[in-house]
Amino acid sequence: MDKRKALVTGIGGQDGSYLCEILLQNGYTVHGIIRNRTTSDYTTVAVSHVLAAAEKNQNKLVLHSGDIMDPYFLLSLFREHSFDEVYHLAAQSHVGTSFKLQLYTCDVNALGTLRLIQTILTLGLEKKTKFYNACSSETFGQTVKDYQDESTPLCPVSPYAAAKAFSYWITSSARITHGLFAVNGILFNHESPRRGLGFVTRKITFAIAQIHLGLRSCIMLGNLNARRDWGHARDYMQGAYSMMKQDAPDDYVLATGKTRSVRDFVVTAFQIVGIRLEWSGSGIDEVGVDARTGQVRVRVDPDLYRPAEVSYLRGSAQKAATSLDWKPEISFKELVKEMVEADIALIHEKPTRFWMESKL
Ligand code: NAP
Ligand code: G4F
Repeated sequence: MDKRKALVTGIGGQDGSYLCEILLQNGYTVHGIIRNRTTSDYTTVAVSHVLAAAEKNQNKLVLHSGDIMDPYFLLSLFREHSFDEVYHLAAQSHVGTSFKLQLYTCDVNALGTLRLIQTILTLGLEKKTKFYNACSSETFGQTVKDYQDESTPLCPVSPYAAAKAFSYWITSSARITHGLFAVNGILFNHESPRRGLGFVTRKITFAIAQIHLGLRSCIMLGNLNARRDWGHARDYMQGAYSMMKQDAPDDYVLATGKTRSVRDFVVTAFQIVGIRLEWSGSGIDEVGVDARTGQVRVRVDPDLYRPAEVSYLRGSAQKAATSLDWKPEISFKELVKEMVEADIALIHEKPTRFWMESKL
C-alpha cells in the first residue's frame, strides 16, 4: 500500500470531497485546507462528506483550518509536513461571480496558485513534491473549433478564466524553469450531488426536487442556449489522480466529448420526476411549460445573463484516454438522475433547514 502524504486545497468543495475519498482508498494520508466558517451551522453536502470521511479515517485525514492566501500559514504547513503530492483545487470557482469580484477572483485563482508554487520552491521541495493545478475548459473562451483539446489556444473571456489561464502558465513555467512535477488538469464541467447550489446543474436539480415536493413552482434561469460538456466529478477526480501517477508531468484535458445545452439539462432533469416540458416564446420571454398541466416551470431572468459568455464547450480527452487509460464511466442521464434523486432525498432528510435561494 502507498503511504504517501497528500495535501488537497479546497477539500471542502465538490472535487476535494471526491478526491479525498480516492486518496484515502489508495492508502494516502490526506491533509486538507478548509476555511473556517464563523457561522458553524452551515454545512454543504460536500463538506458533510469530508467530515464523515474524517470521522471514519482518524489520523489518515487531517483537516487544517486556513486560507491559501496566507503565505505564512502555507509555509508553516509545508515545513511541518513536506507533502509528496499537492492537489490545488481551492478557488473562487463561480464564473458569474468573477465579473463582480474581479480583483478578488484573480487574487485567489491566479496569485493563490503562485503562492503555493512559491511555498514549494522556497522550502526547496521541488524534487519531492508533485503539484496538480485545477485548470479549466473555461479558459478556452469563445473558440471556433468543434472541440477543444490540449492544443487549443487559451482565449479567456471572464476574469475567472483569465486568472485560471495565469494559473496554467505559472504552473507550466514552474515545470520548465524549476523542474517541478507540475500538472495542469484542464477539466470540462463536472457535476454531482455535491455541486454548489449556485452552479446551473445543481440549481436546476435542487429546484426540480422542490417542485416535485410541492415547495415551489418555477425555476429562473439565464442563458438556456449555452452548451457545456458535462461529466461526473468522481470520474474526473480519478483522472486527476492518474495524472499525478505518471512518470513525467504533463497537461491533460478531461471531458466526455459530448455537448449539451442548459435547456437539454433542464428537460432531462424534469423527465426524472415525470414532467415533460414544452417551450414557447423566445429570448427573455421564453418559458418552459409542463405539457400535462400547463403550469410554467421555467422562466428566463435577464439578470442571470453574463456580461460575456462562453457559449460552446466540447472537449476531446483523447490524450487522457491514450496516456492515462482514462474514460468517463458515468453517463449524462445517470448523472442527472443521481443529482435529482439526491436532492429529493436531501430535502426529505432536512425539511426544516433554511435553503438559500440561488441568485447566481
Ligand atoms: P468548489 O466546489 O467551489 O470548491 C472550491 C473550494 O475552494 C471551496 O471549498 C472553497 O471554500 C475553497 N476555497 C476558495 N477560496 C479559498 C481560499 N482562499 N483558501 C482556501 N480555500 C478556498 O469547486 P469545485 O467544483 O470543487 O472545483 C475545484 C477546482 O476545479 C476549482 O479550482 C475550480 O475552479 C476548478 N474547476 C472546476 C470545474 C468543475 O466543473 N467543477 C471544472 C474545471 C475546473 P469555501 O467553501 O469556503 O468557499
Ligand atoms: O454552471 P455554471 O455556472 O458553470 P460554468 O460557468 O460553465 O463554470 C463551471 O465550469 C467551468 C469549466 O468549464 C469551471 F472552471 C468553473 O469553475 C465552474 O465549475 O454555468 C454553466 C452555463 C453558463 O453558460 C451559464 O451562463 O449555464 C449558464 N446558465 C444559465 N442560467 C446559468 C444559469 N449559470 C448559472 N450559474 N445560473 C443560472 O441561473
